[in-house]
Amino acid sequence: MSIDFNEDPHRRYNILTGEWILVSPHRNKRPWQGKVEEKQDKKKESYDPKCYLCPGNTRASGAVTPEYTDTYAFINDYSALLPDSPTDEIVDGLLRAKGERGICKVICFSPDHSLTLADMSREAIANVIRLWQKEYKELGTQEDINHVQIFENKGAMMGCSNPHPHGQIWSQSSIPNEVLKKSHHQKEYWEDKGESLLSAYLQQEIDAQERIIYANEECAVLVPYWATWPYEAMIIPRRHMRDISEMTDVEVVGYSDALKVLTVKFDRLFDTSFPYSAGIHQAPTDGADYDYWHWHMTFYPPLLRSATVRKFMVGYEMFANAQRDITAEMAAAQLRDL
Ligand code: H2U
Repeated sequence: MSIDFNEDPHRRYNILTGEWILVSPHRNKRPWQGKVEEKQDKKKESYDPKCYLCPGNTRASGAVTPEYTDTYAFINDYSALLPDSPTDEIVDGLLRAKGERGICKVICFSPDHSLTLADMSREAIANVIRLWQKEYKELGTQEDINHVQIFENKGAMMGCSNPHPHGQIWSQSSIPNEVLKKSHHQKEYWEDKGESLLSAYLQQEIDAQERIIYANEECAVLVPYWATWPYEAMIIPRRHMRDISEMTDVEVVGYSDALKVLTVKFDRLFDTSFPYSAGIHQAPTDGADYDYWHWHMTFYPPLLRSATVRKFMVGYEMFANAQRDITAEMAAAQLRDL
């Protein structure tokens, strides 16, 4: 008896994290009588006098956001990590703690309050990518910074505090959990096969054409085989690069095109400004040899079946492991066709 991926419960393996996910495609028709969110999309003005990220406005800390015209990065006024905190380690029986240093930044994508990445031109998105490259390099070369996490929380549903187009960077001295897992599995593959894990995976996806949403000469956009969130997607550069600073300008333009296409498709899916948490995973910056790292960007969007019905990671997901109903192939087909 072999699995029918459209009908039979099965588990799929995440080659990057080494974790399993439960897929239950036969549950697709289950009724939903739970929470329905209020649809958030309201027409926004290009300038909001109360927004702390709009040019010329005063932030909550009293600092003034300058009259920027393109992108703008500043140290988070409420940084979760600080550059000069103590670093000693405390061990008390079974209790362990260690001081952690870091630098947190806020990255404004555009001076225009009404936009999101999906509304921005490819050229404007390329400027955001150039800023990410600059920040990765500058933060990564600092003494106490061994990892740089670039991310965006989009939409109130994902905890975003302000609709002005922006993302964040948290950089720190230790290497975070998700990155450690991905380092371990990429290294293992590299040592075994002498090739980047994601180069091999991408080739398999390109051959299969089942989960690819979009591709250009520089990057591919796909729903990973092991996707957890309903419309989870990944952007993978075709060339094996450890981090985004290695991209040529042609690759930056290709990446901006991939970002544009994916975010527009997301918005069209449920005719809403699609919420998500997106992040770039790339080589740590502690100076060790990370030749096996292949940078990629992952989108975790919470919406399940409409602009107002979301997936909750609760119950079994919290206590056992992640689970999904629609398969990666179903989600990819929907996004590809838009
Ligand atoms: P989020 O929307 O993803 O929460 O990001 C906004 C960040 O902006 C948040 O981390 C910071 C918050 O600390 N912030 C400032 O740095 N200055 C302010 O005046 C308000 C918010």
